[in-house]
Amino acid sequence: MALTSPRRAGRRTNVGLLALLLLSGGTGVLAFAVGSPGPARLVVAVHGAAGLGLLLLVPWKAVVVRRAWRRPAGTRGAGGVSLGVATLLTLLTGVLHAAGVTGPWSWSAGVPVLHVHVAAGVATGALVVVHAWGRRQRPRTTDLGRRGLLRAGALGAGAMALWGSGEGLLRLTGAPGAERRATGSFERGTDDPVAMPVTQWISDTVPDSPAAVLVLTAPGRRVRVPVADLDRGDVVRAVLDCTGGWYAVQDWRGVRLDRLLTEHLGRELPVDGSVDVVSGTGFRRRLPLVEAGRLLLATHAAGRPLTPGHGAPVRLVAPGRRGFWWVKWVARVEVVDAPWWLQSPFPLQ
Ligand SMILES: Nc1nc2c(c(=O)[nH]1)N[C@H]1C(S)=C(S)[C@@H](COP(=O)(O)O)O[C@H]1N2
Ligand SMILES: [Mo]
Repeated sequence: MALTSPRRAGRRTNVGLLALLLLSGGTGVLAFAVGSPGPARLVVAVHGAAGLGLLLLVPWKAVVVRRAWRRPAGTRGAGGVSLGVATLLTLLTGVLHAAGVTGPWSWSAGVPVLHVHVAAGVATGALVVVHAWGRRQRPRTTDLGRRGLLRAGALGAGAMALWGSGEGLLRLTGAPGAERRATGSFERGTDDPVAMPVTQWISDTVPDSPAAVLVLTAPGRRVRVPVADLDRGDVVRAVLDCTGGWYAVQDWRGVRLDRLLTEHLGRELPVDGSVDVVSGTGFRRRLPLVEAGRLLLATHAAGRPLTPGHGAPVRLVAPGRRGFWWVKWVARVEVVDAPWWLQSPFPLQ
């Protein structure tokens, strides 16, 4: 990083920091959305490298900060100290999660370290807006010149190297983090649903008396199916991968959704339609109907009926999708014409 000495720190340092913060924030959100291992591995690597890359700019930023503190208060960006603290907390909790080393920090006040990471990351995002507001560090065309690209390339390479050494270190030391899945999640309760965590997305709770009848609808049609009729022996082995940082592989048993829909609603379903899977609690997700052949309404896991916490009597199994798609306590399945992406990207409850 000898391309510029720290004494020349300034606008470019800030632009570099901003770029890394935007990249780590964007890939952080993406990491919640992707479920398939290939893309997840890439997103998680860029996320980690962008976060660690921030450390490389610390010597330069220190000069910027020291210089700013000599100026009158009104001429500095607001909230700089809070932003620094939030950024470092986000980094620290990210590293602790990735390493998977358990300790008092694993569950701070009952909250897994990954949730602290997400909360600190969101706070960092808000503080960046406050801090950079009115002090816009505009990119210049020269940033895209040869020297600018060289600097950006050096920063990118340094960040990747830092991330790579971190991953290497986890493997060398045999830290639990070496075992994590492409999404970054740790194994909990594979083939043993009792040992699998019970988690809700935000505010949902286990219902006292979940529906014993499933309502299936399509435009102009409505059928009621007792949940007792849903165990048709269709089995799917699939990974439930929660954005809270754990995953479990189970043999899920029940009925394939395409089979159930064609049996009860007929064959002329709109091919480009969607299917709304709605919990008795109101929690809901919309999926493309073409995917119905890969979806399962499960009544059993590992050969045993689902427990109330895991969605009894019936839940959705959505292979390749993150946990928040796996709607529990399913009460209604509705075939609709609207596109699947016409919904909040993440559940709201
Ligand atoms: N109705 C409902 N279904 C839900 C959720 C929820 O909050 N409400 N949380 C989802 C999330 S985020 C995950 S990871 C899985 C967790 O399933 P489990 O509790 O059986 O482990 O359920 C999903 N299904
Ligand atoms: Mo989750």
